[in-house]
Amino acid sequence: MSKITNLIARQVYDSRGNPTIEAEVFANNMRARAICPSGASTGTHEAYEKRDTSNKKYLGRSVLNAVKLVNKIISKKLRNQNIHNQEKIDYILIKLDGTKQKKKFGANALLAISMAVKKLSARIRKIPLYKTFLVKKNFRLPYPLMNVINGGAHANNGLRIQEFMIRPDKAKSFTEAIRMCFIVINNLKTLIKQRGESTSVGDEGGFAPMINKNEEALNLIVRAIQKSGFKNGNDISICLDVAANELFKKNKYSIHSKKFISVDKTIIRYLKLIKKYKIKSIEDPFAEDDWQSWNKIMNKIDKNIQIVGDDLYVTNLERLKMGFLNKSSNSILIKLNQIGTVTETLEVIKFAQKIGYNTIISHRSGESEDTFIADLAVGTNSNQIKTGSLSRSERVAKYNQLLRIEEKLTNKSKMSRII
Ligand code: 2PG
Ligand code: MG
Repeated sequence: MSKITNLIARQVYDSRGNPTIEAEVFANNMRARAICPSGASTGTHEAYEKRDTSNKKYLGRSVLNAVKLVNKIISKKLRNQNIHNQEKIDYILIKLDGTKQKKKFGANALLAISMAVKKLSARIRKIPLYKTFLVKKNFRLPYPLMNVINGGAHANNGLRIQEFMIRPDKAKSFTEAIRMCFIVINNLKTLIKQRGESTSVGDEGGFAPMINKNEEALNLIVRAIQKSGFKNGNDISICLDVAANELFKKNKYSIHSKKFISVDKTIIRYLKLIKKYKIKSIEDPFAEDDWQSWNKIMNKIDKNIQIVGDDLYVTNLERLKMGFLNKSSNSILIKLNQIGTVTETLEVIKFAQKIGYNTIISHRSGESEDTFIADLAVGTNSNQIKTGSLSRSERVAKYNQLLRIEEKLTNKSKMSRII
């Protein structure tokens, strides 16, 4: 048994330059730290992110109250707890908070603590973090979903769809997966330059050229894939995150243009896009409480197309169960801070895999140098990871960690299988 001797929290900054919370936990004369990420297109059912909305010195964005609560209250409650008993610690945090959406302490405070505890436990036991989750042997690497063109709430270019991603389906190793994306991204850069557009990047490291039609972005990506010598829809597939919450009003959607149209017409447009661009995955095609439309698209779509629930499920077991009964999707996006503890996240992943869903571990648009999610993806046999483009160090750090993990694996086939 290794007892927690101290726990502290501090305010640090995320990749958008906004304040966020870092927790540092101590046991056995060792320490570990973790930083909580933060979203921009957040679902209303997500766990609560505590910010000091009335502190004008930080434009209402500081997390100093959450820091104080950790240092003054939670720290005392966790002292002397066994660092290796993650579940017990997480349930102490959940109980101590006592609210459904973790409003008392903020899920941002609780998650930073929960991840720091997990890291320190692994460090004390001298085990790499990825070996401490659900999988015990035959570890596999996830396929990266690289967000190469940013739109929606992550850029200011007027693109309706938030994320245009590529997935290197034919890669036999993670090293090869990253190389394939690297080539496509470089060709995409050249094509954007040739149009006289800026190659500056958005929040998740993808290019954010001043184009405003989804099809323009898709055409650019298809050309970049071809220019790289790959076959679209075969070697590399295009995947989307629509983040439709942001494009929903009175049962209508404005996904394909500024005009709001009916669900049935929206589905027809989706099917056309899928066919024309060989799209393999669509995340949040509809809004977070529009269960009916999710079910409608599931009934119209080919089985091999991935429909991913992000704002729909918010990594919440109850919502996932509802989605399963409603046949709303076949995959789930996993974000630790949507629920607020490592233990609850693992419960959701376990259930999702039991019902045959793909689990996709995801970053937030506001990230940090913390690479926890890279280990989580391998340790839960999640077959995909979504963590931005090959640009901005807070994104690349996760890919680099996966490269290090791959180097250590001895099994012959190292990549996951996408169902
Ligand atoms: C999403 C995420 C991550 P945000 O919608 O999937 O890409 O964005 O963190 O802004 O919610
Ligand atoms: Mg999303």
